Amino acid sequence: MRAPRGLHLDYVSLAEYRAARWPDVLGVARFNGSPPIADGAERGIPVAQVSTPLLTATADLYEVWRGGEPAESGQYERVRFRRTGETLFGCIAMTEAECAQAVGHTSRGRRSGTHSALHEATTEAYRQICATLDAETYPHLLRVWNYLPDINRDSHGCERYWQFNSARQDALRASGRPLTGNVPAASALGAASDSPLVVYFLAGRTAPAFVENPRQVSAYHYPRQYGTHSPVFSRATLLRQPGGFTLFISGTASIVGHRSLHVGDIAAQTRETLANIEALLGEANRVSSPEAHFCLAALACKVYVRRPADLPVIQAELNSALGDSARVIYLQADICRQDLLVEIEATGMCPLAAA
Ligand code: 3EB
Repeated sequence: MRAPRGLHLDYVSLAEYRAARWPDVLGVARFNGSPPIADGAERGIPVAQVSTPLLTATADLYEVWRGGEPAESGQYERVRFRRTGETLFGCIAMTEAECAQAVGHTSRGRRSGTHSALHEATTEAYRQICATLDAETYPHLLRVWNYLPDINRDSHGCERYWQFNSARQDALRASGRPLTGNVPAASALGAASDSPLVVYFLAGRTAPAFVENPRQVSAYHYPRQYGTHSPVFSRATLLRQPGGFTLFISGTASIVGHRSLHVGDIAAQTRETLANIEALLGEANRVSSPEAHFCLAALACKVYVRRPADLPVIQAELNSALGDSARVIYLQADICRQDLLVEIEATGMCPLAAA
């Protein structure tokens, strides 16, 4: 293989994936409606099964992360992972049914614990992720994707996203990790009711730069009206490896300050979201300049749409902002606030010329 090329993300069909025969795949996310890829079992490549339907014309689509150098696979407890010398991709799925036992039942079948099964599943998934990173010595979480069934449903006196947030925060605290400032980029979306909690992530041996959005209150400083425990994520992380820069932009929505804007107006929500992403690009470019420059049209974007009927309006806004040739995929997913209709996550890649 040639000189290290840094991390790389592609969204591809199964036919494209097979034809490419990439030797350096780190991990794959497969979305609802796409058939399994044999590669997972054959080459030990971790595949996260995400239960959010695709909204694009192609029936099958895979998110493929490559490390640019030879990789090896492993498993730690329930975390399946694959790693290069610098980077580790991992994934875990945890059902609430298996965690309901841990919560404990009385003889009448009622919960005796104080936490929901989702809280327990989240705690266990994050405990195992942190233990994997400690054992394999990739201390820095760079980017985390979280898919929770029924994210907006209430139980145990609060919304399930809030339950997830309190468990995530507790688990990260228990592992000795920071809860503000140096925290990974992330997305947290809804998934099908009968699916497990699915978390996949990238971690590294080198710390990234942590990027916040000057237009938004940091999520880890959200006021209590959005939950008793703040969500633990950075608006973006910027990774510099010998092969190049990678910019991980968290799930971004129509939030300014800490408030949701343009309630009910899908076009305006999409434009506000893009303005937030542009603000993050400005911040990232200050850090990466003059070595690398990120721009909107060159990002790989994953767009989460709450109501499939809104797709044409969202697509029109994205096409006019990014151009028709942009790399964009669309998924149906519920977003963590009821009043948000669209959320966009993005990845920028800037290879560095070999020295
Ligand atoms: C927001 O800005 C929208 O809880 O990990 C975006 C990205 C959102 C990540 C998370 C939540 C998360 O608050 C929601």
